[in-house]
Amino acid sequence: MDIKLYYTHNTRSLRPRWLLEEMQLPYQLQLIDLFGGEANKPEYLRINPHGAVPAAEIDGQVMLESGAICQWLTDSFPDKGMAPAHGSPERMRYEQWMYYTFGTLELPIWMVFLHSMIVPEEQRVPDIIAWANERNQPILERLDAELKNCEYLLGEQFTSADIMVGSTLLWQSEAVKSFPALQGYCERLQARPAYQRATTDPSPNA
Ligand SMILES: N[C@@H](CCC(=O)N[C@@H](CS)C(=O)NCC(=O)O)C(=O)O
Repeated sequence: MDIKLYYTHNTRSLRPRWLLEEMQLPYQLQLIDLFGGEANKPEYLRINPHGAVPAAEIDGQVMLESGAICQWLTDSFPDKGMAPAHGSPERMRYEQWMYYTFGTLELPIWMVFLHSMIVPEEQRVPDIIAWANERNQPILERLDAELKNCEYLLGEQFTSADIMVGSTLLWQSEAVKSFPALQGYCERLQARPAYQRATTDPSPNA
């Protein structure tokens, strides 16, 4: 399988890169200078009309959305063990956490980023930051409780759900410090060799 990943450091494109490293699949890394405006140039807009990363080109077909790319890769290589089997009770939990990332976990922290550093200053709304921080608290509490007695979200098995949830928690490493189980979880994730390779410039594994 021919895999090309359009990638910018410190963005959601870490998710598929980290997964590719966990699975030790060969891939080509195409660095996109997102913050320098490259994603809004016609050449890249032909890949992703939203001017966002990640995008993947798999055997010539473009796929968008970090979660979808990770899910597709996970299911395409079941022998890599990055998800429980379809139909198993563990799969329910796995899918819950995959969707939790986009449906619950990302929203408040993304609102904080948007209104503190991303949207133009005159459009920022401080009340939204306050709302989002308040909304974020029970989410972190819930995840902290969930991870109290286990290594990973599904227990001992590391799965793609840990990449989704973990990468999003790592956006807020300061807040995570107040939650011992979450802090330990984030440290375990960051100590994984695949995570370290994925955050190293430039290094595809193969
Ligand atoms: N839901 C998409 C979001 C992609 C996204 O918004 N990526 C950000 C970087 S983390 C981006 O490229 N933003 C640039 C922009 O939207 O202009 C995904 O998960 O792939």
